[in-house]
Amino acid sequence: LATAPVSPPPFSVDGFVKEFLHELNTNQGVALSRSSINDQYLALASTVKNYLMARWLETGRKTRESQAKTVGYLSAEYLLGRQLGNALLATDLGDIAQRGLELCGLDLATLRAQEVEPGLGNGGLGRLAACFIDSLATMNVPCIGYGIRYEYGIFRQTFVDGRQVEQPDTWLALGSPWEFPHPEASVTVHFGGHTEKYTDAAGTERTRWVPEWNVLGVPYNYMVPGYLNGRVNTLRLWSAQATQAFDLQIFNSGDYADAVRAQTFAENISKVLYPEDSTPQGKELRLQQQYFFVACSLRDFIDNELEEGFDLHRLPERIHFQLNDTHPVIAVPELMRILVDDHGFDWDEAWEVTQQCFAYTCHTLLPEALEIWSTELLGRLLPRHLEIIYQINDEFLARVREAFPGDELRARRMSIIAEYPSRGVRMAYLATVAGTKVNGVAELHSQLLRDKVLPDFSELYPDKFTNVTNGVTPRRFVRMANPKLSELITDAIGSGWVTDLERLRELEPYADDPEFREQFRAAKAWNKSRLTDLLAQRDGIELPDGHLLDVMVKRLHEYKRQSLKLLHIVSLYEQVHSGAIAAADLTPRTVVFGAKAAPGYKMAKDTIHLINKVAAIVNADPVLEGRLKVAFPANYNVTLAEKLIPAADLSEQISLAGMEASGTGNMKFALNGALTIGTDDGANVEIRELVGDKHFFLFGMSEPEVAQLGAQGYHPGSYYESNPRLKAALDLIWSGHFSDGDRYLFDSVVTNLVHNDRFMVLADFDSYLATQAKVEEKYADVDAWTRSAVLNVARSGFFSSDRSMRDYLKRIWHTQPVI
Ligand code: 26Q
Repeated sequence: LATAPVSPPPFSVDGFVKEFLHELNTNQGVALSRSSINDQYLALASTVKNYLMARWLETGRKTRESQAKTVGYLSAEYLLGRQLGNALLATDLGDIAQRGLELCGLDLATLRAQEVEPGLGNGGLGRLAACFIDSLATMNVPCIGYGIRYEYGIFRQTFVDGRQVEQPDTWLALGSPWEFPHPEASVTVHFGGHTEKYTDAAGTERTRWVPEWNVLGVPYNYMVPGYLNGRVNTLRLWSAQATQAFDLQIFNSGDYADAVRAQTFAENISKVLYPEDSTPQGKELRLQQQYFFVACSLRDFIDNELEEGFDLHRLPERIHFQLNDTHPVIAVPELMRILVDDHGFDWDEAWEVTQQCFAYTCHTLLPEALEIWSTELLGRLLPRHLEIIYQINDEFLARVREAFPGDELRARRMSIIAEYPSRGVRMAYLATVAGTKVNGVAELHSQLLRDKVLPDFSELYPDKFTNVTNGVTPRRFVRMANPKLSELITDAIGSGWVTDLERLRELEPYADDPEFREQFRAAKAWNKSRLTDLLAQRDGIELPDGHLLDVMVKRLHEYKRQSLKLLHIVSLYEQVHSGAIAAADLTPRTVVFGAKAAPGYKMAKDTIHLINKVAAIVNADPVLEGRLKVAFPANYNVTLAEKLIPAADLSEQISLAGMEASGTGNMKFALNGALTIGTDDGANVEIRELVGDKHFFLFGMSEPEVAQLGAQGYHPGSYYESNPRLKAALDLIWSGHFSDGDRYLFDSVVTNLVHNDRFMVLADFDSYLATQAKVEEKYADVDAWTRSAVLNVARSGFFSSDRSMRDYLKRIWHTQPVI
């Protein structure tokens, strides 16, 4: 499906300089000699945007002409990362820009560093959305990404005395050159009020929603350039603004302050990204956000359809909306409402259309992460939608009772409306009933989704369930993030791999070529020294030379088990100080953590605090000097990932088996030549299958073993009592050694591990340490290690998000590229 790269029309260095200076003068209103770095960055961004503009318009024209079906990706999050580098890569303007800027006495890298990344997502799910839209553009597939333009994205993490402190993410402060606001295309979104029955002109009983308040959704368009193919798709993010009704209220109100508060209230909707990535709190503002962006997006698409003369009965031929988790699932009753209430469809007709327009991707297995909205809240905010959901449920349960007569328990289990512990709408069930397909994000996850989370549904609709294993874009995460490795690969096998990642297979023979391995190590060394410079300047962290670089970067979550990595470090420290091992026998190792905790997640924040405290003691210890080092740069984000991942030797993917839906960091590491130490979980399973057992460090219980241990009764205390090494490590934390003698500071973390340990850290400790010993043994054999690293790269082409997109196209969307 990927088309052969087409070279863009030539754009000379002189032409670039002229355009750049023109932008600097006319847009920024400054002369080069008086311009700030920010002025220069903005002028450069404009130059690249101008270059893409004609292609953007042309893409729109071609897409309309082709009348092809579009993918509507509905996601509350897009974790895009910086735009400039990607745009330069997609247009092949990098060299020209670099040379042109040099002529102006400027440095491209400096200007690139000026960009603040749009952090409009929490982690994996948001980054996945960004990778998917990149792939669709590169593969010439029409797609609109719809989402929210949060004024404040994911918080900026700082550490104060080792504790996480959140600062607002002011990504818009210095101007946002990549967005195109279109206030003239704003959409009104309604909330609250009540419904009423009436009889229409034809004498039919109908319902109408009489809302109480509304807000305006203002679209901001972003370019999504395909890689060297001239296609530019659109990402449309909605910003909430007070409507004129609000302004009028202000004008008429005696209480000016009160009226302004009302305006603020409306604009709060797109103010801030919720920084939780599980355990949804059921907050009213969050539901407002979800409905807000979904209502804007459907309205936008449908209005366009009508303008172009399409009949809404044929909507399924024109769009497939992909629901990125349950966050946009309110789109289902919204489409029903539009068709039935606004366009006079009868119910069955509308349901037929609606069912064919959606598909749902689930990204979790944790029961507490499944969204359930209380009917009280939903009914108050969206009364008509609640009625529609009730009716969908009534018809659905009738079907269940027909398929399983007399099985009332099953009907109750499957009801979209939960009755216990309180009345609520199970959004995952609604999505499953309403969509054409339900998919998990890795083989194991999809299987568990079918068998453990939605077993009744997979029995009723066996054909609805499918898997699409996640992927990552090779453009950003290999070609752009790892220029040295990219060059080496291209020299060996040509440049086709960037859009056809399976071609990395052609590297396999090079794993046995000593010269290639040497060059591969040189690229890794270059990446490490680039990281060393960055961390010195960004965080004042000093990375020692020549260490095994052991990296664990991901959100902080108990199930991901950063505490297991921490126990490994504490144990090494304890063993050296108790004389069990000599410091000189340790493999020199630097462990790098990157992790944000949800601000309200106490255990996660305590774990961050503990990691920082352990790091301080370990790093100051003269005995461990040159042997063990712990680095925890604050505010891990896409920009840091792009420098960190290419430098890594070892990738930590150590979640409890059955808990990590897929992981996507794991793929990025393998593609950049790190070896993985990991459990049999998520996409690790597929990575291990592909790269081969000998090139992957597997440890820990398998998912069935976890289930069995849970069923027989798990007692972490018995591991603590029976494993002296484990006990010594935990006791050392407990003793206050890392907390200036304070025995209570980390009591909750240790007590939780010893007495509760929901994610079975202690059960996997032994296996983890034994496997780390194997890592060290292998690392000592430089050639064997490099050989495995090369094979990891060569065999990970499957994890391109281009392949994920082909799977979605074939199994779910049934649409095609437009040429
Ligand atoms: C829901 C309701 C209210 C507030 C917040 C949320 C919310 C927000 C974000 C819930 C979940 C998320 C994000 C989840 C996420 O990132 N999941 C990850 O998705 C990746 C892509 O599929 C997988 O690779 C990871 O395994 C999975 O953890």
